Amino acid sequence: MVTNLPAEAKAKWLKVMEAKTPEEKMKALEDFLSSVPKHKGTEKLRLWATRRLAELREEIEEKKKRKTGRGVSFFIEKEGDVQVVVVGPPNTGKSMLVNRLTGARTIIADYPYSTTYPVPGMLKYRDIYIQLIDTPPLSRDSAFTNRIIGLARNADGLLIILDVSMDPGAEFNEVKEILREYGIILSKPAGRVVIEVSRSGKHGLRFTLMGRLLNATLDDVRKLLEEYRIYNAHVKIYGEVTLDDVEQALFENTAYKPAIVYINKADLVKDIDTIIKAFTNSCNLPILYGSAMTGLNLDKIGEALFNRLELIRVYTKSPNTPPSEKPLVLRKGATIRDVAESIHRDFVKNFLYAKIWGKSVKYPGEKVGLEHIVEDGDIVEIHIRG
Ligand SMILES: Nc1nc2c(ncn2[C@@H]2O[C@H](COP(=O)(O)OP(=O)(O)OP(=O)(O)O)[C@@H](O)[C@H]2O)c(=O)[nH]1
Ligand SMILES: [Mg+2]
Repeated sequence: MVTNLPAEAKAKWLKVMEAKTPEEKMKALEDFLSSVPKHKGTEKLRLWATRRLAELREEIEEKKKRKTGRGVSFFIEKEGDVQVVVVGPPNTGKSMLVNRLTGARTIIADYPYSTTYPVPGMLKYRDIYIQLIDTPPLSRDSAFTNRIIGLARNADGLLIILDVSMDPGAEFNEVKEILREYGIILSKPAGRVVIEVSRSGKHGLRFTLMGRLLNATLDDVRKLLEEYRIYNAHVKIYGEVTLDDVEQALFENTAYKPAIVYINKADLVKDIDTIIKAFTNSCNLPILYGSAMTGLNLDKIGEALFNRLELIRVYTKSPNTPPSEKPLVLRKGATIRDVAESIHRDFVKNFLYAKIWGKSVKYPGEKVGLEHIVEDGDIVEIHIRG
């Protein structure tokens, strides 16, 4: 994506990275954009920067609204264990589905663009609370796209609703494409680069390599960053990453969002199986079909989200007391350190050992350390000093 920017533009980019508030970021980004030459090679970058500017403008507007309490805010406070944004083309039944699943008072109407602001509701799946957010339609003509993207970027996952009677394959591609243009991807990337520029102190470049560089050395990365006048930063590399990925990470913050697809209005068609079979070829996400109207397969959504978001439940206990009824909800791969941190900061500092009952250990009550990986259903008892 990034091609031969002039030194002036590269230098200006650092200001964007260093900006703290959306206002500062917007100003720096405008300044950067003015020094990017207009040619084919920078087209994508300019498009991206223009979009990012629009997002920032919305963000600043939102902040004002929240401060003054005037206007409808697009910001939804996270509640429950995870937040899932319900997205899809106009009129596919998003509002009816959120209403049926959570009881949220949504506007359901037989014309498109009936929803004009997000509405949250709570779906309980086993002992987990999933916050679902109904949103206005996502489409190329939608005036809401920037703000829906903002919601999606902030969410833990997405529930994509399509209409079986409206060519769900084409609908899906459009939704996927719009999300991708804004830097939201639905498949896990092979690798990931995070560059944290330090604003204070001169610590130099620090690397954490939790994967590998495919076509470059760390020295090449150093040279690349120096072209951007970045001399103090923490660069984290996960999975398999190319030098282009590193440069791209300077600009676009691509975010992977776990998503599932629910093909709605199954009550309207006869040969649903044939349609779903064809759709499966063009979509590699978990797919459910059903009807918000009749309720078909609505009860499968909680489980599908639980699996796709790779959630696990951990029940904590103190010695000689029963485990908590409400689990901690974490991601697969979480460790005792994550469990301890979510209980209390000092739990990590004063940690001695943990005892576990559950799938992650060989026998009940086994003692483990901070790096032990927990599994769904584990009961954890943490022992600390003092
Ligand atoms: N037959 C049938 N109609 C449905 C189903 N789900 C929703 N509808 C109808 O589809 C229309 C749109 O429903 P909404 O829930 O408002 O759709 P939406 O996706 O929220 O629409 P926008 O907010 O405008 O994007 C309404 O007339 C609903 O009654 C379904 O499963 N089957
Ligand atoms: Mg709606």
